Amino acid sequence: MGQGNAFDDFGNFDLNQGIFTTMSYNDGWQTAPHGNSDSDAYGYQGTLMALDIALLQIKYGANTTYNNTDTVYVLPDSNQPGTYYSCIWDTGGTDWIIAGAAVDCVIDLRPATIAYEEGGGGFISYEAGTFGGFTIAQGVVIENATGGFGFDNITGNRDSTVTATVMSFGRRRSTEPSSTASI
Ligand SMILES: [Ca+2]
Ligand SMILES: [Ca+2]
Repeated sequence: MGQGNAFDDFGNFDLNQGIFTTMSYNDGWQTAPHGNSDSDAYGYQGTLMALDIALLQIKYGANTTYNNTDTVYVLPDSNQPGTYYSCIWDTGGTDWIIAGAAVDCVIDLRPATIAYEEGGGGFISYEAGTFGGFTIAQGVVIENATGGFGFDNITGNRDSTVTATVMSFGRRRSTEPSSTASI
């Protein structure tokens, strides 16, 4: 994954990165397909991340009402001060991750598994070239994903009570109902 720098050790499954735990010395998402941010202004983890949230919830319990209504999470689509990676903690409602830009995006609705495996620290949703995006904390159910006008890669989740709704407005996957074409 292009690590090669002796100072960087991303550990098993590259979990030793800020995007998975803000306790890491390796800020942001250094093994991203589009590389690491070359600016100090953006590309960091901006919240507690999935591993941090899991640990704190074990110690102190979870906030069980946070974002408990329908919530829309819009992927950041530009690199500017304030663009960062964050972990979604959401306790209810019918929720969406959406991408609005005319670039390729990855949306992954799987929550962090909190295990030593790929996805242990979360699965990353992002727009190509943008040094910001989302992971989803363990136990969180985000029901829907809407891609943008690019070639999108969308992964649903296995929650037994919901079916992930996947819509992509790309050139090759134009499956949207007309009522939502304004996104
Ligand atoms: Ca919600
Ligand atoms: Ca939900």
